[in-house]
Amino acid sequence: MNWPIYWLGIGANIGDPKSQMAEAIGLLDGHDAISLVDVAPLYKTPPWGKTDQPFFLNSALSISSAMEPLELLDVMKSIERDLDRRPGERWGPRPIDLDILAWEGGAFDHERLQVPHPRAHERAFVLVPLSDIAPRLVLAGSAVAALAASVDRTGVSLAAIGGWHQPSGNSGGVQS
Ligand code: A4P
Ligand code: MG
Repeated sequence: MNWPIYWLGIGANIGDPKSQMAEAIGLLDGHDAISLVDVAPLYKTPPWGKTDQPFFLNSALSISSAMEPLELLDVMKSIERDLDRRPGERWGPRPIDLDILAWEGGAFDHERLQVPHPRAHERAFVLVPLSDIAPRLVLAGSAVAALAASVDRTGVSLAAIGGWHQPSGNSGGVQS
């Protein structure tokens, strides 16, 4: 598929985070204009921004898509709603969160969408999984691998290795 690549962040911290994340990935992959390319391992991460809430599970994925960024955002928001995401506090607990981290098309700036994601380059919960699938991707002038190596990753731990999102897959062997 010759569609542009998008790198997405995915996370959750209420309900059954791992199955909600796996379901969201399945719904993205099932979309006619989306092809799943790669999924990072799953990490347990301390809550960032608003700290009095449960730990998150986070991962990252790459897809190729025929959609423009705003169309993809709408599909992601509709998947979040399907998975019971309700409007809530900024940075608060959520059953699923999907963010566009970057795309091959470069920068995109709109009132509803900024790509690259403006805070991606400073957060371990984004950089650690993203560096597993896109170490050479450049965010804010630096390679993701370098950003991930220098960010404070206190409390971030591997929860499951590749394949965790597949229906039969508990290939992680590491408990969250
Ligand atoms: N929006 C703008 N740019 C983007 C983008 N690149 N990707 C707009 C996705 N959305 C983007 O997002 C609010 C609005 O941002 C969207 O409607 C879209 O138009 P939201 O997901 O509804 O709300 P939010 O997630 O609470 O706000 P925000 O500012 O996007 O927060 P973040 O940056 O997503 O952070 N700690 C850990 N450990 N792990 C996490 O996953 N997540 C957050 C949320 C906070 N702390 C966390 C985690
Ligand atoms: Mg968000």
